[in-house]
Amino acid sequence: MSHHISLTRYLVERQREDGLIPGNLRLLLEVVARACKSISHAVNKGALGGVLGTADTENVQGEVQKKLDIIANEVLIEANEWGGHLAGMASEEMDTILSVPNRYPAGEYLLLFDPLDGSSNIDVNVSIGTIFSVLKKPEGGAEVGEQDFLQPGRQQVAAGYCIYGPQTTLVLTVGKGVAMFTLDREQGSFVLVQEHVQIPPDTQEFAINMSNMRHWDAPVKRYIDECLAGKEGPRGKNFNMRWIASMVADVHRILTRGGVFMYPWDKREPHKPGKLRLMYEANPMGWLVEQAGGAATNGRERILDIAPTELHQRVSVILGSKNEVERVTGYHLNA
Ligand code: AHM
Ligand code: MG
Repeated sequence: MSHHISLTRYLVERQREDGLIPGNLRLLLEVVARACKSISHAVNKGALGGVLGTADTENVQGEVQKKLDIIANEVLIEANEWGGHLAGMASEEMDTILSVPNRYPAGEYLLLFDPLDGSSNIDVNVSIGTIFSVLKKPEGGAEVGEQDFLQPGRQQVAAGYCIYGPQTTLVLTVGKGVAMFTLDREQGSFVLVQEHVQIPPDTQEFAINMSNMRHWDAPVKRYIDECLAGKEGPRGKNFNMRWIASMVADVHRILTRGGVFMYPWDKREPHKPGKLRLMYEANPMGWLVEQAGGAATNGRERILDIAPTELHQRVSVILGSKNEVERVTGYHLNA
């Protein structure tokens, strides 16, 4: 474990050695990290900071917003709007995109985020997080528009999340593997704790909300039935299950020790392709997982290859240990 490499130093070295991070992207990532630090403080205060509970408002997806959803969203906007590195932002908590106010210079990047993922876990003191994705604004066109954001996930230039759990840890990729940085509260900085994160290709652990079982499609049901049959079943081994209901926490576990995570399409709302959002949940998580040697599909195609048509588009998600994701995807393709 490297003890003394700060996020800043890590980014400077990537900039110097790999040429992967232009100066403005480094600035952007540092600003996002600083915003996450301040969200982490708000999360930690909990009831003492008056941040728990609902806000009596709904977001564009018709979900009741929690106070922390709104606080985290504002922290990210305020941190990012003035630095000159961004052309615009998009968030789970905002109906439309936000272009950088005219009084500030506009940059070449687009930042998309789910400010507070796992909202149902805020009030019960279970891990939650911030997910973010960075794209480049396409050339041409002075004003940034929603269309500029609608790029497939493979075009991301950086992606990551910050988990607010027993530790606050920022997990990042700029296209050269995945690195993890834990917040050192005494120093006030993120310190590198793991580089070259690798997801084992095989696993005996799955994550899915089992209460939806009766609504699943046949390939998902088949896969889970086979896991549940254990040692005596076709897989010949026992499986364990975890479901935290915070995608950040489930993905963090998978990056740490492997596993497969699924939030598939189901029959509850058949017109929706899934529950999770493509642009600021599935794409950044999908890229992180791939960068760690795992795989991410919607059951039929690679998440990162999906051409988005809407900012808040939903998608079916299967990600994690490569061999398991390929198996479930195969069940869909051969159904
Ligand atoms: P959110 O962004 O509103 O918090 O919703 C996304 C979350 C994911 O973190 C998690 O995997 C999923 O919703 C849990 O959903 P469910 O309560 O249906 O199991
Ligand atoms: Mg979310």
